[in-house]
Amino acid sequence: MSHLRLVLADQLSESLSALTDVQTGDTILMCEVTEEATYVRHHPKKIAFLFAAMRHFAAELSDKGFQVRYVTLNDPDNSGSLTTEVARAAKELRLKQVIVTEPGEYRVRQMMQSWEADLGLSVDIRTDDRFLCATDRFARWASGKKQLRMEYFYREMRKAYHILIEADGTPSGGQWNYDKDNRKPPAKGIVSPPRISHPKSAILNEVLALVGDRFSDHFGTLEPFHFAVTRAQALVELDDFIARILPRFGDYQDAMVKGEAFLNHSLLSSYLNAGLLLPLEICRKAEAAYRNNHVPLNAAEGFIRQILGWREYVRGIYWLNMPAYGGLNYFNTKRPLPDFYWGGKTGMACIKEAVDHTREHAYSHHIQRLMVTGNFALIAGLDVKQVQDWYLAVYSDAYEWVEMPNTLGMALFGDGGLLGSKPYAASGKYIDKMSNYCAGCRYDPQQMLGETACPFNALYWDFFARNRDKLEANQRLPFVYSTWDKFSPERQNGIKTQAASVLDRMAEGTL
Ligand code: FAD
Ligand code: DLZ
Ligand code: SF4
Repeated sequence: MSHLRLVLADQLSESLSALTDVQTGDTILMCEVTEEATYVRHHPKKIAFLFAAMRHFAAELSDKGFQVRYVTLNDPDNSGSLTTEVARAAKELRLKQVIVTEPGEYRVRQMMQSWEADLGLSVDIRTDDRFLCATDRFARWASGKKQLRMEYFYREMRKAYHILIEADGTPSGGQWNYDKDNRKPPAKGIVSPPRISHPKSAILNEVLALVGDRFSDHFGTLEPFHFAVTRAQALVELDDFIARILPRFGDYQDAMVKGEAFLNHSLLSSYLNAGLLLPLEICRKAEAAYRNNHVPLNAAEGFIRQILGWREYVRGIYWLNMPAYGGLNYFNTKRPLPDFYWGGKTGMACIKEAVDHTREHAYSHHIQRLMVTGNFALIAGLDVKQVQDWYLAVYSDAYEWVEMPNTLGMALFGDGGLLGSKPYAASGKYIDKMSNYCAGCRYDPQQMLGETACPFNALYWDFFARNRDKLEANQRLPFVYSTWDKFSPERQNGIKTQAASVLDRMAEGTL
């Protein structure tokens, strides 16, 4: 019997489980649909990257002799959603069986599960074995544990895949984790190494015109466009990163520098998450570079930890806890997302810088996401759902399985500590130490009170004071409340009044 095999925009891998046993008579369906492009208002660069990568992938499959049905966004018969396109293809091709690989969003999985009852199709949802820890394996690891911590999961993964493990079973260099060597403040004059650009194919030019025409009202600039859109191009970026940039990845991983969006980060997440690159091949190449003495251990380990550890861990947390996870809001926050997240005016230089990078590149690096835009959202008490929708829309690497645990869990502590052990709240002093932003800011990171005091400072203390009932027992915050309690009542009241004034100015649009 022939099958319809649906491949989603983030499943562009030839080794995909839905494609392993394609038979003559099977049709591979790929579709650009309005519903997926607009359920949050994705950055135009993200849409262009995905559509161009999808079209190239479909062309490569056709060239190899596969039967591909590719529905473009402008196709007059395009019905606009994955469900209606599956129904239309199944009807026109007279196919009754659909094969898919499990998607990266709970919402899409539910959609697929509805096709049996709603469309009368038999649906085979296969494991996504591009990930290194299957969801059931993660559930077994998590089972019975009082607390889940990435570090222990990561050690299991290192052993399971024998990455940076010596012949006697010990971790390379004798330690599992070199994080403490990866937190240097920026040295004076550090800049981002130049990055690769790829020649624009006819397919990409067509997609850029389409996206410019249809999505120019979404936040973000479409051009210049430098993304790889094929596996071959993504591999060039990977090899270039390992050769030129990985050796310096470790040292300034947490640093932020004005005008430098990328520093020594890999920029590989969009390719990895869309399937153009695979996690194991990246980790193996990084390990080989260490073994060949091309990169220091703190760089190789720090980089591998992000992919083998954090990336797999957050996915495990997502699927273990959905659908309840999406509704969690530990601090019950409700404040609307201020306009400056969408490029509105703000005097806060750090926020402006992170939002400018985001607008221009559909990218900002981890510490900007966590300690600038995320930290502000946490301590200002912004609505968890609105913050999540922002992160899902504006980054080219964003899909719910990875965005939600990072935003709701890591940045906003909205899950009350399921993913991480403490909120990543920080005052302006942290940003001042790890960046050169504050020197050019209207606000002063050393001041707590007054019109020119850094807004992060009073919000930081107000966050802990107003959430005392939920955080006081947290063992990882030993000095926060003892320090707060040493402040005089006048100082405490002054900080609370200052925080209220910051929030008023935020609501007025004058912060
Ligand atoms: P590098 O710094 O070079 O790291 C290497 C790789 O490690 C990345 O490509 C990525 O695949 C992986 N990685 C690193 N940190 C994480 C992490 N915390 N979770 C998962 N993978 C990780 N990452 C996404 O891929 N998609 C998202 O939608 C996303 N949303 C985020 C939202 C918030 C609030 C925060 C704090 C982090 C988010 N991250 C997300 C994680 C991280 O910021 C990005 O993976 C990273 O910035 C991508 O840039 P890079 O490829 O240059 O990463
Ligand atoms: C993010 C996205 C966009 C913008 N467009 C499409 C699309 O047109 N067709 C498609 O198959 N998928 C798209 N996606 C990805 C989905 O919204 C969804 O996030 C993932 O497929 C979940 O794994
Ligand atoms: Fe950001 Fe405060 Fe520094 Fe300004 S002073 S850049 S608001 S941390």
